[in-house]
Amino acid sequence: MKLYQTYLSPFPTRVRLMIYLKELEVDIVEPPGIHDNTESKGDYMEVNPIGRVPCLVLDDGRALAESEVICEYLEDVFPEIPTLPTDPWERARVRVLSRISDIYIVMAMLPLFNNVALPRRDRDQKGIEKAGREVQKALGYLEDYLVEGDTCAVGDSLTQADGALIPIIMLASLWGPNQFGFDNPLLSLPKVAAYWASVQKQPIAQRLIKETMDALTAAQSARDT
Ligand SMILES: N[C@@H](CCC(=O)N[C@@H](CS)C(=O)NCC(=O)O)C(=O)O
Repeated sequence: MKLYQTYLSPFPTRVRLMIYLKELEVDIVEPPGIHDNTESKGDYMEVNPIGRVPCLVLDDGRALAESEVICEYLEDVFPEIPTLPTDPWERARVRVLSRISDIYIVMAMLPLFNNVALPRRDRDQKGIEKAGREVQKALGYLEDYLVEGDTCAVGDSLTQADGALIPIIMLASLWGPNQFGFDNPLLSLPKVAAYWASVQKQPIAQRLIKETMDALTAAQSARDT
């Protein structure tokens, strides 16, 4: 299999969690024209007409877009190391945590992703401050579905929910405050803060965080030169 992806984007990161946890052999490829890369997307548009990452290409050439769907597919095909609990409520918690990340937190972060590509003098300061408040609110939705004492998002093993949450909490609590100067939103969210502290003890979480951090640093230094 081949995964078209970037290390900068939170969406492929959740797929890499699946690959690392399930110890799958997958070629990891970065297509042109994503993020700040102004090249044409070229042949990648034939692989994935949506033109976004991630996209998983199977050995027989069939291609699958959309991170959540790719994760579900990998779970169905390689169930031996599970990334969904067996209990229906716990499975639902995995899905609702992932959905809160995708719909509410990512959407709230969009103005920050757009502004970071601009020179500082051209940034929309009011929009950034509003986004900071929206991110805080959206992260707050996680508090209802995290359980005190769990070391991962749901229970004590990594699931698809951790794949969704690790990159976005990293962006919201480390990168965002660092880039835009707002307070760390986790300071007033005790369950999210406890989750974030405990999940970082997982070697796969550490690997995903480092990969994303390295990509953010490389993107920033490319913008600064
Ligand atoms: N709903 C999609 C979202 C994927 C997405 O928006 N990826 C962005 C990167 S964060 C992308 O590829 N954007 C296209 C571009 O930068 O040209 C998923 O979950 O896979």
